Amino acid sequence: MKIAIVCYPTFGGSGVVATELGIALAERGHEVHFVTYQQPVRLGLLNNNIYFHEVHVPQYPLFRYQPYELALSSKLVDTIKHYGIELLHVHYAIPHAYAGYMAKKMLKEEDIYIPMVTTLHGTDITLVGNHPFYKSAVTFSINKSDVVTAVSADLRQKTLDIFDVENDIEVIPNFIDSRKYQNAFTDCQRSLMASADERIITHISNFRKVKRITDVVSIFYKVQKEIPAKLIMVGDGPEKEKAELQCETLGIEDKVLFLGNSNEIDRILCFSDLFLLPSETESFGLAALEAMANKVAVVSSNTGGIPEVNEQGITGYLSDVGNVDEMAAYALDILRDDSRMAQFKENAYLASKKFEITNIVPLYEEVYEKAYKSR
Ligand code: GMT
Repeated sequence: MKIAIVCYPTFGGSGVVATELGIALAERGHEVHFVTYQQPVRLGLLNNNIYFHEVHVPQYPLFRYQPYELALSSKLVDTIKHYGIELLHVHYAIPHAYAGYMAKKMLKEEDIYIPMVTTLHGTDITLVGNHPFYKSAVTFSINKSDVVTAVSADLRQKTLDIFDVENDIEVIPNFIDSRKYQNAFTDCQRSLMASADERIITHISNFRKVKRITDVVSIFYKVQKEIPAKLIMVGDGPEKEKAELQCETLGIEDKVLFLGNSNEIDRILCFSDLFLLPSETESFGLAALEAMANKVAVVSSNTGGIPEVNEQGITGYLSDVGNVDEMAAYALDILRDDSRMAQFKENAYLASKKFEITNIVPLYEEVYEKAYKSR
């Protein structure tokens, strides 16, 4: 199939899922066209099967807000016509599903029918989409999509609860590609980060408020009082400064490394013992799954779709949002004992197999077939 994918090209989970999906589809013989404002960060070389079309939004002084949706829908119309695209897959409802629907309507005027699949990723529903300013447009875009998918059963239910949805929502979880981790490198270079007796705890996110990164620091503070440990903070975002300040105040800045955004997540996870994800809300928790695929146990909050990934007492532990005392106790339970930690790590790895890309991509292909047949 010739598929156009619309996504956010940044380090966020939805962009990562869209990009990895596109790459996997191209490997399976589909022709994939990414349409977005910048080449997606996880997209490597373009080839015969993978194209990137940049959406330009010319700056014009009359506009206080530049009309990205308009530029995106025009670009979609042109790309779909020029390359004979057969299906449109938009990731994140705002504003992609809305722009996709406009493109569909414009093409219909020329007797071109393009089915649209919308994948909901979470914040487009739970944090942004249900704001009264957006709600009608999001409801409309969901209802006008030919097929809608959500990344967890929890997100599906929340969407049904919050919006007046008329169509079915299929659950297709996030995925990992374990081929990327196998044989990628043999030396974890753990010694660069910590001494032999120290445990390594990691957190990766975009450091937005929803990630509760000050909880990460609080949990680590309690853990390092009991056992030798280092904390590696990967990512960047609005809460970073606050967390750095918190480390200084607690006097643990020499034990916490802020690495910034990284394209080498697997290298970092390779030497990590425990992953912390204490988010306020999380539709799935791709970062936790990536950690598990790299044999890292997880201590997380029990919110949203996380319990569909992290299994209590098996791959790690889950606590109520904000319960840093319990999360620290759980972390210590995993980290104190070598063989116990090894068991959790192995369990995490085995549980991640369920979300292997080869199991998940065919689910998207089925959905594409369904959308295509609905023409
Ligand atoms: O978590 C973020 O801040 C990024 C966000 C996004 O919209 O890109 O991630 C969401 O989508 C991911 C991929 O489906 C999920 O794994 C994340 O759990 C979800 N984030 C939230 O729900 C907060």
